[in-house]
Amino acid sequence: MKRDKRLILALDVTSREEALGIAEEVSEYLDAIKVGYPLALSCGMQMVTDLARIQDVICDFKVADIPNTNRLIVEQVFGHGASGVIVHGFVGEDSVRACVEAASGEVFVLSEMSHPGGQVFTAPIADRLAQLAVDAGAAGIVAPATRPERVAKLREIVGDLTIITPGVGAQGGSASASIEAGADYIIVGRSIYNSPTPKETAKNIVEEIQSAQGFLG
Ligand code: NUP
Repeated sequence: MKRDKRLILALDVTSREEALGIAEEVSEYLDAIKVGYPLALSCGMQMVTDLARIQDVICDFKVADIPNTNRLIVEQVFGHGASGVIVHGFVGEDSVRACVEAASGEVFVLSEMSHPGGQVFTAPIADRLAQLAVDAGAAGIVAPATRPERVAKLREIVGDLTIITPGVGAQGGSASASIEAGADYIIVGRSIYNSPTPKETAKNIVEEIQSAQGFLG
């Protein structure tokens, strides 16, 4: 994934036309598009292949199975043209390692999840999940933009691994606070694809990210 705009679009729409329309409209302000179950289940994996012609695609499939099944899933993800995949770490290092070995791109391990419920089960083990990502050879982690202080703590654990952070906008998190806490990329879904002016909104978020980077020097 290129490191230019530092913005990843979470494209959680369920219509092929809408997905391709938004992707093309905001593409110049993105480094990647994240495809999750809503889009993959409604439009099929061909959608990943088609979007990959516009932008790098990260499949947010929260892969969480035994090593052999994880390998089979990850082979399908990259076989359809994705550049990255998001996997769960709570299933253990062997399962994450199977993803890393099967991947022909980047593997991101979920740490603490951004929603309120993420504080119940994921927060208490998030530091260990981040360490597991390092140990298993993952490219990076997913950390909560809704809790920048946790992004800062997780950065200490993962060193120079990539940190991608959802939770900006609709979930209440701020792009600049997350970047200042150590995030490499901001993931934004609803605030962009539900905006009456998605391109303008994406541009504003990129400008916020860039001014936070300037602040960091
Ligand atoms: O902890 C997480 N929080 C989260 O919101 C891990 C995720 N993968 N996500 C995803 O990020 C979520 O599934 C959605 O696709 C996106 C955030 O979208 P939005 O809240 O900006 O609409």
